Amino acid sequence: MMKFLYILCSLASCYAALNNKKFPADFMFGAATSSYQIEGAWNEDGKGENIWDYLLHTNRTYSLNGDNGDTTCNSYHNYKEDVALLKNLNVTHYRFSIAWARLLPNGHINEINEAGVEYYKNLISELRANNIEPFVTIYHWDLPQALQDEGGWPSSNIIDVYADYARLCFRLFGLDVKYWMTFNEPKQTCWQGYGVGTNAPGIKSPGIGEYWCAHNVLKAHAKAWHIYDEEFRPRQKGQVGIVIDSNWWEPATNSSEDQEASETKLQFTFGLYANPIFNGDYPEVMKSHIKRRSLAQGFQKSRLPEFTPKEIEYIKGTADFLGVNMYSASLVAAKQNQDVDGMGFDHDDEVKVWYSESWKKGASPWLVVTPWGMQKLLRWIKNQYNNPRMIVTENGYSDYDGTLNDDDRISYIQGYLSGVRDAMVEDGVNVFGYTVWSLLDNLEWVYGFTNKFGLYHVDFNSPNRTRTAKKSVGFYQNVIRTKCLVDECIEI
Ligand code: GBH
Repeated sequence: MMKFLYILCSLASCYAALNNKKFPADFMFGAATSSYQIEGAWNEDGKGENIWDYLLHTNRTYSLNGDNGDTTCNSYHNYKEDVALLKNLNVTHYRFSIAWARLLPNGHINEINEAGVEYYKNLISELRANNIEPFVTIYHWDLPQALQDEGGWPSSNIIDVYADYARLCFRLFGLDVKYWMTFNEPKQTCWQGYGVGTNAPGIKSPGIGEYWCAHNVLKAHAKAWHIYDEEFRPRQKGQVGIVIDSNWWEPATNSSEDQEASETKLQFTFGLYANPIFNGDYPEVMKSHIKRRSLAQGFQKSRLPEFTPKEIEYIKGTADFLGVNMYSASLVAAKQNQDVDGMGFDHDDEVKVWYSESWKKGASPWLVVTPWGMQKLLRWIKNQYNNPRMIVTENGYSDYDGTLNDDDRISYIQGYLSGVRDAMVEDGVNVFGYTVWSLLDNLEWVYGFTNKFGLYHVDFNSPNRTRTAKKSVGFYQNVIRTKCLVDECIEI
């Protein structure tokens, strides 16, 4: 019986039973996607080129098998079917993103692509007609290439350009959209895009460009929030948040060094973005590490830019809710030998991280099955940021074969959802929803079509990209219907 099922979790003594307390009746259960990963139609109806189009077209070795998002799930044409799948799941909400270059082909406000406007209007009204709440990400990694040519995120000019784009989104769609997210995983935008260069635009500027990027993303986020607050909130009455991702960083031992290393890593991954928004300014530990290292490296001042007191005030308090993407835990320990010359976020933090060999892995090299990390991360966030309203905006499991018999996905989702419920019940964490990644198998960025996250299988060889329900669809339907993760729940 389900309620006697135990999941084996961390290294030592951690066995956790699945939570058997019913979720609240108004808890939101949804599914997520993003524009570049599902839309296809990369150059149809006036859409402009974005940094992923450009990167994956010009450099065929960047992604596995040279895969790209040219057609992918073809959701630009199949959106009605996608909404029908959502309806079948019976989700409360659908998290999707707007492709900036589909609305504004050159990124700027002076040229609006009406076909793009039409597409998102249609998608949103189809969702509304089916009683599904749209949760809209304004930026999910697909910067118009024209804006990259003008400097991209490390250039401060982008702040106003993004603000114009965000205002346009609020103006066009805001009567029907009540939940906005300014950015998806800014950490990956900045660190993978402009630090290590593993994501588009593939620029390698570790320890420099990635921080300029973070600085501008935070200002752009705050500006969008203020625009909404002043110009739209009174009439539209929606909420604007941001989505931040992090692993749970588990201290490798209970030595004070390793505990401190865990805290430092949390500040470098989550605090970099959350602290300015919820508490004001970058975390102290980031400021001190990066300054010390910068000076030792010959820089005149810290490579981490500084906010003025006015900017600190302007950014603080600019999230009506916090979206959390969480998939994995890692082990963390203090580094014994400091690489004083090392450049980059993952050197500046001065810790080492790794995955335990004993943890089960998904297809994605960074994905491990560590459901016990969910409660720990949510609890840490609650304590750091004064218990913000939170929603898990992504969590999910990848395999290679896209099997319809996806029991591994089911137990992954079940385990992590149990962690969410534990955090609510035991720690009083203020979580109002959960969003599984992903509705569909889709283009998993540089891993191409080799990592499948979908609740629905997509046949990428069939002309209409046939969708087929996996076993996890039935599981998720049942959770949504019963608000319960086990055979029988107790109400509290
Ligand atoms: C998300 O990325 C994306 O939003 C989504 O588009 C994507 O398809 C989905 O998840 C699945 O990958 O050292 O803290 O950075 C999440 C991808 C998660 C990548 C965690 C790297 C490593 C841990 N990432 N991560 S961390």
